[in-house]
Amino acid sequence: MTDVVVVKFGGGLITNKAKLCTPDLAIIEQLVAVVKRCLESGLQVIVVHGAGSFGHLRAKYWRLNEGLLPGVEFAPQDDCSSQKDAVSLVRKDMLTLNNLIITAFQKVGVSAKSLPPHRWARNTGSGFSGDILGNFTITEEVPITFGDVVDCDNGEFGILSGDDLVVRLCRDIPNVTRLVFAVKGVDGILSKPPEQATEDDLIKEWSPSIVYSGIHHSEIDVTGGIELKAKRGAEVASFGIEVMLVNGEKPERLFDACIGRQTRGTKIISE
Ligand code: IP8
Repeated sequence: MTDVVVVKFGGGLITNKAKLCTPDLAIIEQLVAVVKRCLESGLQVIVVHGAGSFGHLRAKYWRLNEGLLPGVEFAPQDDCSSQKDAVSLVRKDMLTLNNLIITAFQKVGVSAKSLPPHRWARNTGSGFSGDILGNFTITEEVPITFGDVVDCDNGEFGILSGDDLVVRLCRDIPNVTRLVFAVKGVDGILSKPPEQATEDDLIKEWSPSIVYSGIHHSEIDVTGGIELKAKRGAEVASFGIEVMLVNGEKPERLFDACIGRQTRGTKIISE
C-alpha cells in the first residue's frame, strides 16, 4: 500500500496574518508545487491548512473559541453584528481561502477535494467527532481540509484547529507514515526567540521535556501557535509516525521532509 503523508500548511505561512483575508498566493503556489512533486514520487498526500488572517482575526474579535457568550456586549463591525454572524462569516472566509488552494492545485493539473470541517466534524480538540475514514477515502484527488468553526454538542460552536485535525488523520487513516508542519519564519522549534536565535539555536530533535521558545501571538491567534503544533506533533509521534516541522518558505526542505529525506528542521519525537 502507498505511503500517505499529511502536510499542514500553517495559516501564518499562506496568509498575511495581520491583514484580514490576505492570502500569499506565491507561497501557496510554491507549496502546491511541492505536493505535486510528492505525488509524482508515488506518495499520497493529505493537505490540512490553517486559517491565518481568514479566520483568527474575526474569531478573536468575536471570541468564537469561547463558544456562545450571551452576556457579552460586542461592538458591531460594519459587516457583522453578532457572534452568530461571525460564525457564518468565518466559515465563508475559510471556504474562500480553501478555494484559492484548490484552484492552485487545479492550475498545475492536480484535482483536489475540499472537506470543510463544519460539514463533517463536531466539537473541538483532537477528540472531535467526525467520520474520518468515510470522508478521507484516498483516491486520485488530494483531500484538503482546514481549521474551521464547527458545531458543538452543547448547541454552540467552537474552533477546530488544523493542528487537531492532523492528529486524527494520522491516527485513523491507515498507512500514514509522516506528518510535516510547514511554518513561516523559523527553521523549526528554536531554543531562543526567533529574533535572538542564530543558526545553532534550532532544536533538531524535540521531545516534550525539552525547553523551547514558544512564539504564540495570542493577540492574533485563537488557537495554539507553535506550542499546539509541538504538543500535537508529539502525540502523533507516539503512534510511530515520523513528524517534522520545517520552514515552509524553503520548498526543498519541505519536499525532503515529505519524502523522508533528512533536512533542516525539527524532528518531533514522543517522550
Ligand atoms: O489555524 C484555526 O485553525 P488553525 C481555525 O489551523 C479558525 O489553528 C477558524 C480560526
